[in-house]
Formats: sequence, structure tokens, C-alpha cells
Amino acid sequence: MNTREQLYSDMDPHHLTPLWEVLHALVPKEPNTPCVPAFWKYSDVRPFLMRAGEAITAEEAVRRVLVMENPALRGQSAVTQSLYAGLQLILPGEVAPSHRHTQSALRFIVEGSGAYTAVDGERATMHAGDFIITPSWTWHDHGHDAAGPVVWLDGLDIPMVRFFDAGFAENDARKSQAVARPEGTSFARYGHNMAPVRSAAPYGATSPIFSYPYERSREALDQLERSAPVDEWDGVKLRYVNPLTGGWPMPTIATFMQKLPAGFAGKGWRQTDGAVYSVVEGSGSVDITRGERTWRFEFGPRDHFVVPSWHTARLSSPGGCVLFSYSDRPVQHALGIHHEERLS
Ligand code: 1HN
Repeated sequence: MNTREQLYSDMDPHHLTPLWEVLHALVPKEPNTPCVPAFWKYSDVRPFLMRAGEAITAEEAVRRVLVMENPALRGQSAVTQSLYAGLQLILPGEVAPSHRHTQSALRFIVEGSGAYTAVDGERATMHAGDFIITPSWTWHDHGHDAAGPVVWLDGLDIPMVRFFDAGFAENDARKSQAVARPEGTSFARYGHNMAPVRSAAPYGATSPIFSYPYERSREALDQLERSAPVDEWDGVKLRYVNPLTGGWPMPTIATFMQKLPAGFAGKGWRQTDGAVYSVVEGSGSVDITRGERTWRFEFGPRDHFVVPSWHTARLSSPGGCVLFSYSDRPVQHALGIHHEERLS
């Protein structure tokens, strides 16, 4: 053994390790995510969801969800290093019991309508394309008194909260929360570019709007497609906002909706925030490149895909499409580490 090897092996029992052996990996020249691009075709996933519907009730499962795991992070319930994604099914007559946790959740409705989620005693009825928020540490349960299966995308900051070792959770004594306010109260208070005169933010850094209806987002994108220049990278893309701050609707998760006009062939970009996409309407393709490798996903309605950090992506859509997406950008902004590069 040479001098260095002797040093390493002598100090190893003392839990000491030489930085110079790992420095290059600790501080890479550019982001070097272990995550890989991944694609979940809804026609592949849906049969498994329906089988899950036969295998277990929502109540027994607590949350009947198929977790979309990044293929390079199997076993970690993570779609990127910081984010979780899953598809949740609720069937008519079912209840997913009330609980709360410090992890924040978004719901993006993928299929069906008429189920509800209740947050702090106010229900929000789900329709495809709606973006619904469960703020950190709020009681929430889901139920379904209407017809047909309802499936939504759950996006949570689970890996982030796990990283900080800051997770708490509690089950409610009640299965479902009592209705405390009529549905739509929050939207009436905060959803019309107005706000109550004398009230503080009810959920701290999280938006006081529980449900951002698809109808409104879609209308905005349609009008902008007709009346404003289309971005060469993003098409027509808007971010959801917390109306009280103008900032992100959730402290840990940014959400976006974009429309690619028919014939769109986008330019490439890369960002340090890996993003999860849910295809709302229409079809198209995404090319994701890193180094020598390119992945191409041809997507249609209800498909999901992930563009990892610092992978170059290009979107195309011969017939036009609408995409919802989310990422950890608020955290990267807060830390001053978000980077974006747009290729010309
Ligand atoms: C959760 O509470 C929900 O409330 C969904 O619907 C997915 C994944 C991990 C931990 C808690 C929900 C979840 C979750």
C-alpha cells in the first residue's frame, strides 16, 4: 500500500474521507442528474389503474395511486430528484380518508369528472384539466358521488421534504371532513383579481385558491394564441400564480400550462429544473437530448413525460396541443441557482 492508500484505510474507521478523491463529482462542471427522460403512455397505464381499482378500495389503500418512478430512481418514489408524481384513481361511492402532512400536493385532473377533494372543509369538484392545490398541513380527503372513474395526477414535493427530514403527517379522526363553506367560496374571494380587504393569506406561502379551473386557463391560452406573438421555444405558455403575491402558487412547486399552436416546431432549451408534463389535449412530440443521446416521445392526451434537469428539449405539434407541467423552480429561484439556456 502506498502512502495515500495507507492514509485512506487508517482514517476510514474514523469516518473520514479525502475530499480530493470526490471533489470533481461533488462540484460538477454542469448539472449531472442521475434522472433519465421517461414517458408513460396513458393507454399502457390505464389498464393497471383499473386493475388497481379491482384489487383494493380507495379507503383501504388510503390513496390508490400508481407512482410514476423515474427509471433511474426506482424504489425512491421519485420522478425527479426533488419531485414525486403519481396517478390516483377514485371510483363512484369511494372515499379517500382525511389526513394531513407537511408535504404539499397538486392535483391535475386527467380523466373523468365529478369527484371532489376537500381542503379545510371546502370541496372542489374535479373536471379534466383543473389544477387543484392541497397546501402543506391542511386536512384533505377525496370522494366521488358522481359517475365513472376519475383519475388525476398527484404532484408532491415528497423527495424535497424527505431531503430536509422535515416531514410530519397525521390521520384525521373523521373519514371525510364536514363541509364548512360552500364550494367556490375561495375562488370567489381570490379568483377574480380581487381579494378580501381585511384578511391575511390563509395558507401562508401557498395560494388561497384551491382550484384553478381549466376553462379559465384554456380561454387565456386561446386568446393569446390569436392575439399575441407565439414564443419560439414555449408556444403560448403561462405560469399559475398565487393571486396574493404574484408568485408561485405553491412554495415548492411551479405549475404551468401551455398551448402549442398547430404546426408548432419549437426551438430547444434546457433548464436546471426538471419538469413533469401531463398532456391535456392534442398530440405532438418531444425530443430530449443529453450529450450523444436523444429520446423522442410521441405524445397524445393523458400521456405523461419527464424532462430531467439540464436536458435539452424541443416540442413539436403538427395539430396543436395543450400541456400542463410542474417543476421545483420556486425552490431554485429562492436559492438563486435556477439556470436556463435557450438555443437559437
Ligand atoms: C397523498 O396524501 C395523496 O392526499 C396523494 O391524495 C399521494 C403520496 C405520498 C404521500 C401522500 C393525497 C401521496 C400522498
